[in-house]
Amino acid sequence: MSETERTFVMVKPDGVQRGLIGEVVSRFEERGLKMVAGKFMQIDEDLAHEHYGEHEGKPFFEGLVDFITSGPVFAMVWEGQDATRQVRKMMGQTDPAESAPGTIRGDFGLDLGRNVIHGSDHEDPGANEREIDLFFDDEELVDYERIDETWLYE
Ligand code: IDP
Ligand code: MG
Repeated sequence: MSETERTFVMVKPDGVQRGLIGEVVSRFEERGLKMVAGKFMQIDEDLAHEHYGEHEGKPFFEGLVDFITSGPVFAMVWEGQDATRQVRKMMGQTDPAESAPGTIRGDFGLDLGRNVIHGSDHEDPGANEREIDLFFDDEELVDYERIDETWLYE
């Protein structure tokens, strides 16, 4: 059985401007994932460089930093069984044009550089913990039980 874990998710500036925070949150809530932290904030240059460090030097990097710092984002931590991989599946492919309908990027995006949502990479071990630490202090993560947990898990 898969482990319960936490993953970092963020509605990007395009998603915030397009009024998609509620839609994104709804999808994860209805799936049964549990929000354990959430923060409406603006990312500065330093945080952008750290968060997207793996892409430094790539042709799209400066544009990506400009975009992610261009307006508010909604940063979240979601918890659940196999949460990191399940969130990535619900997000779709990096390029919305390649994302299946029914996924967040496939339903709400058309362009690679405006793909609405970020989620920790499940193929990069420790990425979820690293990103949670980067955006949240320990005290901002809330431990609690959802009332439907006994109906969500065997
Ligand atoms: P991911 O968001 O699906 O994990 P990554 O490859 O980690 O995808 O890329 C991070 C972000 O950088 C993407 O979500 C997208 O916004 C942007 N990006 C990636 N590749 C390109 C590109 O070729 N052109 C423009 N933006 C890109
Ligand atoms: Mg990534």
